[in-house]
Amino acid sequence: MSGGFFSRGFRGRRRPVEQGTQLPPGQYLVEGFPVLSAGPTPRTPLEEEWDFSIIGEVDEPRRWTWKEFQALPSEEITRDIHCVTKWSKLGTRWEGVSVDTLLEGVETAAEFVMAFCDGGYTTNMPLEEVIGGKAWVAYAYEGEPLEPEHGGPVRLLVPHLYFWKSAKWVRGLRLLNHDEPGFWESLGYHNHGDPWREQRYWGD
Ligand SMILES: Nc1nc2c(c(=O)[nH]1)N[C@H]1C(S)=C(S)[C@@H](COP(=O)(O)O)O[C@H]1N2
Ligand SMILES: [Mo]
Repeated sequence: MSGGFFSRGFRGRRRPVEQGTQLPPGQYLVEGFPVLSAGPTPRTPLEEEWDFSIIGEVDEPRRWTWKEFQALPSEEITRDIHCVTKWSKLGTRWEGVSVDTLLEGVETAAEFVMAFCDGGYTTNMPLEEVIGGKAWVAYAYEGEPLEPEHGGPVRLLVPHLYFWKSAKWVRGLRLLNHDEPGFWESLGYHNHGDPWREQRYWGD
């Protein structure tokens, strides 16, 4: 039998890409939902300690308690997600608050943003990448409260960039006039991280 027969059989075991959808270069589909965390899963008491804030280069910082955050207008989001380690999931379903909603009425000259998290993780982006319906602070995944391993109570969701930009256990956004590398960006991951341009690592 030819090698071609076997390689066709192998490909057949992967879930076929649905029609009309496409994977960014170098990515493959996974069935499950891998967990990738640089440290332990933090568990911050929601009622007593948790808050979400917009700080840094703003006229007035903003802060929501858990109760206030849950009362914000939310959206249902269905998007593909792409991890730099090459797995992708298509059509994942989330619910959360648009970053546009969080920034409504905020006066700022900032052009960059640093997401910060329980546990100390950070990730940086141009402000432009998180406004205009491109990013959310999500608290539900596939109709269920977001599991702690996947970033619950809330995680950032920036699906058009590699998934390391979707900061788990996010506690706020720091608006900045200048760019600064976040956790993975200072350890060799690409500063921008567009999966369609395969911006995985420094120099890509
Ligand atoms: N706070 C925090 N957020 C994080 C990470 C992390 O280690 N800590 N890992 C990032 C990376 S590299 C990826 S691929 C995704 C993984 O999300 P998942 O564990 O829900 O698949 O979360 C991102 N957000
Ligand atoms: Mo990742």
